[in-house]
Amino acid sequence: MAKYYQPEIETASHEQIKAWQDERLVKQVQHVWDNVPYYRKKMEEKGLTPADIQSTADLHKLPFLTKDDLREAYPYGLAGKPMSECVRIQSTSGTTGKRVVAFYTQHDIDLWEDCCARAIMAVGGDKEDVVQVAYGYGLFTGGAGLHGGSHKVGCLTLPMSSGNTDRQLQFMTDLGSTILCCTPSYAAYLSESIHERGLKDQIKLKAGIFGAEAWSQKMREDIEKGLGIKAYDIYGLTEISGPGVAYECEAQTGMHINEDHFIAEIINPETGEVLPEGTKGELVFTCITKEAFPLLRYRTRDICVLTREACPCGRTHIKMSKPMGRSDDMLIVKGVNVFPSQIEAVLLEQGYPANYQIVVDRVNHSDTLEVMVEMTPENFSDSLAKITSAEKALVDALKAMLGIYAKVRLVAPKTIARSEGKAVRVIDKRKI
Ligand code: DLL
Repeated sequence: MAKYYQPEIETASHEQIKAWQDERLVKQVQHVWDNVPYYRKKMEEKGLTPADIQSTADLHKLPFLTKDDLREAYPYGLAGKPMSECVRIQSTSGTTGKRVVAFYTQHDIDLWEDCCARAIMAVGGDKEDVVQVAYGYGLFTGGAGLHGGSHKVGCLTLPMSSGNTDRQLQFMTDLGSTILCCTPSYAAYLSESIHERGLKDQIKLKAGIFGAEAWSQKMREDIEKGLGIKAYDIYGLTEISGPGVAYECEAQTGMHINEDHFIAEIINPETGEVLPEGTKGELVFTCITKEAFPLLRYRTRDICVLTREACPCGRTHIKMSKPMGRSDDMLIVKGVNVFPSQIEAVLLEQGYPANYQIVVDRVNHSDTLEVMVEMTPENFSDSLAKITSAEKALVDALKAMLGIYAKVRLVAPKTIARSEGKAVRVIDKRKI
């Protein structure tokens, strides 16, 4: 049985978890009503007052918040505390539209770091561990979150930030890092670099905590094999605090959501209707303990499934599946819905690595879809005939999955730029 950071919370009975949620939700709705005029107005528009929310059974009555609300209320409109009581901001990358800026009081930081500490303990971390934090530091929540969690567990913390692979590998070997925290794409790149440099024997890693972007089971297997570790998933988003909203345990069958801080719902993304547990839909979070950025019913746009089953690790908190794409990830190409995850599934099934790029363009008023895929060193060939036949096999497999033609270009290993943070898989030139 793994050690727990907060066993009294993580293995609490369902009745206890519900009792916490009921009580905290009622208090939180009052806090938001009193301090966030933007949301109070939304409640008033629905004819609601805090008295209408008596327990989690009333949650569905509350209005949703979306990224558009965050943009509209930017920067201070959703803050629940005066800035004089806040000690930190974190922010999203802001690649599409305005950045999201989230505020934290010291209490919020403490709770967030507790969540990240739970994630580290869940992979077997303790104060003997050397934790290499190779998520970006700065506005991105990855570095700060895991850094704080690592301190709380009492690990020796290496605040590397992302990038500078030579330095990463030097510290990893010299200081004997045992737990690596970074995006899965950077973990895959570090693994490649370790093998190229013949450093495998000098690596003491036992576990990795990888998240912030989608990664498949096949990618997990490759990283585990390449680094000789167990690779665990971690989920979170800036709006809700950052990494640690949910994390994997030794069972590696989905991520436990920290239900003492967040209430999770699954909704139909089209209608907003709440769906039963076990159904695939959009994940929605309500923060019940946060002070400075207390979002209620925030629509994440991540598509997943929630399940509440007995877990061999003993934790009782509900589990979320890996996000199966985002509702706003979907590309519409020639009028057909295309999810990058579908393309990745075909590539992996056909034995290609997860190093690919999807380019969508519009030529003569017609959409084009091109998939650039790296060959592996094993299936690399410079025979034109072989490449053409491999490309044709992929075109056929993609057509069967997507229903439309995608041009395939096989390129030599290591041609596609590696990512030190979140990988850029889609270039939609129609938007540029
Ligand atoms: O990515 C927070 C984070 C940092 C999570 C480090 C895990 C580790 P944002 O930049 O706001 O925050 O992006 C949030 O990233 O809505 C998901 O679409 C995606 N995402 C996060 N974790 C996972 C994961 C951080 N484990 C958005 N699997 C979320 C798949 C993930 N997608």
